[in-house]
Amino acid sequence: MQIPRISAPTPEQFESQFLRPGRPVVMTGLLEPWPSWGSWSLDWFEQRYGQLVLSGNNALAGTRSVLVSDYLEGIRRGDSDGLYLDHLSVHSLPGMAEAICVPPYCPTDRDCQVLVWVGPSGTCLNFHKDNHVPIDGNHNLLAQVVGRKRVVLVGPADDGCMYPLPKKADEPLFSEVLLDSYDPEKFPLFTGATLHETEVGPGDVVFIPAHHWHYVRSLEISMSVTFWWRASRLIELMTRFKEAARQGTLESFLARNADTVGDRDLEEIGGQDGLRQLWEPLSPRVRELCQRMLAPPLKSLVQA
Ligand SMILES: O=C(O)CCC(=O)C(=O)O
Repeated sequence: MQIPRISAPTPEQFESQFLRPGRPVVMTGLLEPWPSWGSWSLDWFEQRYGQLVLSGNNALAGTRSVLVSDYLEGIRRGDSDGLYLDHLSVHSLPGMAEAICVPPYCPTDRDCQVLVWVGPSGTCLNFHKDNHVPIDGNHNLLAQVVGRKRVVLVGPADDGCMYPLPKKADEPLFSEVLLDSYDPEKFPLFTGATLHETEVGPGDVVFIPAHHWHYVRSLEISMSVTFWWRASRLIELMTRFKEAARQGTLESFLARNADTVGDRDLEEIGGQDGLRQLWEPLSPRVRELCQRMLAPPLKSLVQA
């Protein structure tokens, strides 16, 4: 099934038609306002960052550091040694945050993690979920800036078709199904999965809703930027709660967020079941403190 392609909707339309129902979409017209739009190329990247030593990934050999200008030269020669400069934090690239614009769909009440991806033709991240905890997923906007990529998604309703591999600490959850060499005898359930597919080129932004398996293959030398944010504001608040406790600023944090957690947060965390999963492991003291953030209807839910 082809992922629909539309010109950039308003934030309200994006929220009601794609974010809340968890529907993938490809959007155009979002990158043209970037100060750097039209400048991106290997040469541009080399002029700005050629002297940096950054960490890249090789699917077989693991992580390795490389001088960016050497790496880009390898890409031009067609010999980048299987290395992919993947998920480079925007903070590791001076001036990059100012060169791009965060799309208007990333909510201001959540941290938006901005990552840059630079690689040759043929990089492939097989089906994976970046955040696999059922109540804690992240939405992803993948902005394609240079070159083309094939993107294939499988929604959480088809989790049972995906043969997850044992999870390694601090790594995404990968599926055992290799889309490019798929063996229907070994993975018969995969034939029942609905594949949402697209090919993106410069200027396209694909929305990968939380909890969607995604496969991404570059079809050409490629440069992309991804924007990840937590699907659940409540989980984000819990993370900030821990930070505030560490920094001794819990009282002001709780006062700022008193009574703010309501129905929308309940929907984002997957309803009452999700709230229970979050709540039950908390200590009585933490529950007592966190209750102050809940609006009255949610307070009664956790007290019941
Ligand atoms: O662009 C890519 O090559 C992979 C992107 C991806 O897998 C992600 O954002 O999680």
